[in-house]
Amino acid sequence: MSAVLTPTPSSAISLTRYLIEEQRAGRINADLRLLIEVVARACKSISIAVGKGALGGVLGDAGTGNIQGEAQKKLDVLSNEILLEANAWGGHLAGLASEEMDTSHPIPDVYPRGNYLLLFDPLDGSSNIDVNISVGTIFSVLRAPDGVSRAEDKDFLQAGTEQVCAGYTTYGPSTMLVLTIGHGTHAFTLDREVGSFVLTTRDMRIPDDTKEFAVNMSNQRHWQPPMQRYVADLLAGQEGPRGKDFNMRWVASMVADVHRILTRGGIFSYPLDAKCADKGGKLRLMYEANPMAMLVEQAGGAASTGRQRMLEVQPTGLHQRVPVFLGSKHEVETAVRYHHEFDAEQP
Ligand code: P6P
Repeated sequence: MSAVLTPTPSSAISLTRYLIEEQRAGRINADLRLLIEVVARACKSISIAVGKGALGGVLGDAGTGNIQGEAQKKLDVLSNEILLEANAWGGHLAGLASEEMDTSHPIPDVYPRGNYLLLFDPLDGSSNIDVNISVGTIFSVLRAPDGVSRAEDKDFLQAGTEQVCAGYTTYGPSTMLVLTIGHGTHAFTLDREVGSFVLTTRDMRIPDDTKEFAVNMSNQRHWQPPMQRYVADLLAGQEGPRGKDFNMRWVASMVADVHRILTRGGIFSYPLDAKCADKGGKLRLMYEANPMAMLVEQAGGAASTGRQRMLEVQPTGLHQRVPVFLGSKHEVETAVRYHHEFDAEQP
């Protein structure tokens, strides 16, 4: 079981101290430590902007659209700008990519460059922002290919197993940064009085089994047969083939749903459906599914497309979409089994 810590001033381990100790242990280098601290600082600025709500004059639509074909919220654009500005000057990046930008973004020539690639969804779930529901920032870090100092789109197309770091910040009742550098998944809570993230859960662990699933049920009639059968059996409850009753949650903010699952277990599903099958799915591989998959696997869970381990998908595009099943290991394995059984029956 993960240990939720209630730090006292003497025991409080700040994000900075955690990163210094990881660097001292040789698990990260100075550039990656700087990258994480810069992203965390940007997330604090985003938290302040999000927290102002209607008082900040930044709710509502920006009047622009992104490559996803989605109307951008003012806070989508602002969050993206905060992350771009924060990461421009540090000398730790060879490039950035964002859900909100058509192509990857070079580091300005006036600044030095580094060996890392940063990908992010600056404000995931932003359709919830105007109704005051939790939203979040999701980020993923890759190494730039050898000899690349000015990255192009193709340099980002690496499988999720190549990530050196992944995390999200959820802007909810509290602002929490959940982070992995490949040695467990850990949660930090923003102490607003001091202005620093404090370690509050070391080694988050997802229970192998669950009675809670997260899916947008309004898409049910559009799902493919294996998903139809899988969810029908969940809904059949104790009298059905699963032999137990299930509960359902759907926030429609991936960061909020995944944070719940990291905290108490569950399975998150966004499968192919007739509306998104032609695009490969709804959620994006590089800056949503892959970072979440790393966080979940580092917490003892599993993440799959329904037919393949998420982290082993070889990307073909910066904004590639994939079906997503992630969370409690045994439940994800069960959902995958329904897909394999269906595929085995195909001619
Ligand atoms: P739907 C938010 O737009 C998002 O990208 C994820 O955060 C969330 O899980 C999903 O889409 C919600 O999709 O179709 O339920 O609105």
